[in-house]
Amino acid sequence: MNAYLKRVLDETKAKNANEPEFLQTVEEVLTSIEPVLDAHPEYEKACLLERMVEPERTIEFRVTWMDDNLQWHVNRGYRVQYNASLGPYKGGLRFASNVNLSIMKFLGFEQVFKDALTCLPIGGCKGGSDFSPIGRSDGEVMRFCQAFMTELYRHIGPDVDSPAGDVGVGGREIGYLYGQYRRIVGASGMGALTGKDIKTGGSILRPEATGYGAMYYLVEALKHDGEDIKGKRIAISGYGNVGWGIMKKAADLGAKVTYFAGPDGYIHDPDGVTTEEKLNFILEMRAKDPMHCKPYAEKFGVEFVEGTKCWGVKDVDIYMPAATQNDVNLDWAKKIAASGVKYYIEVANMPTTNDALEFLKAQKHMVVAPSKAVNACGVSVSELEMAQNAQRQYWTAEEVDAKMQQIMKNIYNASVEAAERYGLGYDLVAGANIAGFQKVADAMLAQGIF
Ligand code: 2IT
Repeated sequence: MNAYLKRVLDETKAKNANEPEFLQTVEEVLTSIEPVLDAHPEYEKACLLERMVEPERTIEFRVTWMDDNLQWHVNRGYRVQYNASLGPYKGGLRFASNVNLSIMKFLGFEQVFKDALTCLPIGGCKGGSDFSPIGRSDGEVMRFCQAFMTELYRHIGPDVDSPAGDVGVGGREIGYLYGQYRRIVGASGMGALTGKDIKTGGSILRPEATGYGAMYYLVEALKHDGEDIKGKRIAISGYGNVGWGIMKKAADLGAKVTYFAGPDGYIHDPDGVTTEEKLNFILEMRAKDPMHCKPYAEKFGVEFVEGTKCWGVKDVDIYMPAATQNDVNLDWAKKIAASGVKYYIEVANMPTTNDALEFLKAQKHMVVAPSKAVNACGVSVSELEMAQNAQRQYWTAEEVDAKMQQIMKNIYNASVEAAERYGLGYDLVAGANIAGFQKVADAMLAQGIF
């Protein structure tokens, strides 16, 4: 292993021993850029890797709020402003009970390279809280969001840091956060949050962007192999914003999601989630109870398999994990490889453990694509929302969609080209890491001490 890489990995592990998710992504990204480090010995002198693994700033704060029964609660809020060498910090907020500093730092680190891949002027960042909106009333969610923003507002702004949603933060939460932000700072700063409702400055297609973009990326990967998206069957995990977008765009393109998994088990619908009725039902089901997908099987008379995941099913062409981190471990990866399915397209942030990812990449019959490229359309449309806000304009769906398609095509091509440049062949995972890394590295070097 490159000596500089080994030293930084060892130091990072020693310094952050209690942050497993963070160490997982650092190891995955840095080992895959080894050929770049070999070609650029000057990076070591500039402490480039040491600077990249250390967030520019980590903000941690107390969030105190009161529930509907007038009980007090204290949660922890975070904003990890990772790297602004390419532009204002940009990245989502995650509200989930398992949020901790390790998860915030893993997501922030990934975001730096993802945002670089978009070729838009945005730096990388992540934030959130160990508060979960699941099972909370609208009033409770609003009071929590207000309390959260009452601290966060001083650290963000349209030219500084612009949060958006992630797991547990959708349109409702962004609305409450934005309302509080404006209550504090006044009428300015529309671009200080993205994922807003279209009536308050949101971009058309932002809710759909991540799922649609994943499908645009998939179309490119299929084209590379002379394959058509039409008629393809897809198995996904997750049916949140991202999974729903995949279902809808798949249907638009003549493909279909025939399996989807939730926390309670998985659904098998051989006809696919293609009709408006089914797509709308998923929205209703999720709003009522995000933890159970079984009602879909009851409503449409299809199979529900309780307490397990759909990885390993054979009657699909593509797997797309779109739920959360470490969804696919080595055991599941072995089932996936044994199924004979060719395409493994990551969508959720870091859905695969490192050993599982290595294993899948080593399968000669498989094409593996990494989440930081595949899911980058979400943050891209967030940046398009900031651009629209700065211009005081709304763009049409056609304008936004054309940009989305172009951005995803560019990301795919840049990944292919970067891997080839370093003699790695057709390696979409290393290619994305290298293309993102190189962009950030160049920007950091150009700005001297940063
Ligand atoms: O993981 C992600 O890219 C996001 N949660 C979206 C970030 C954004 O600023 O839209």
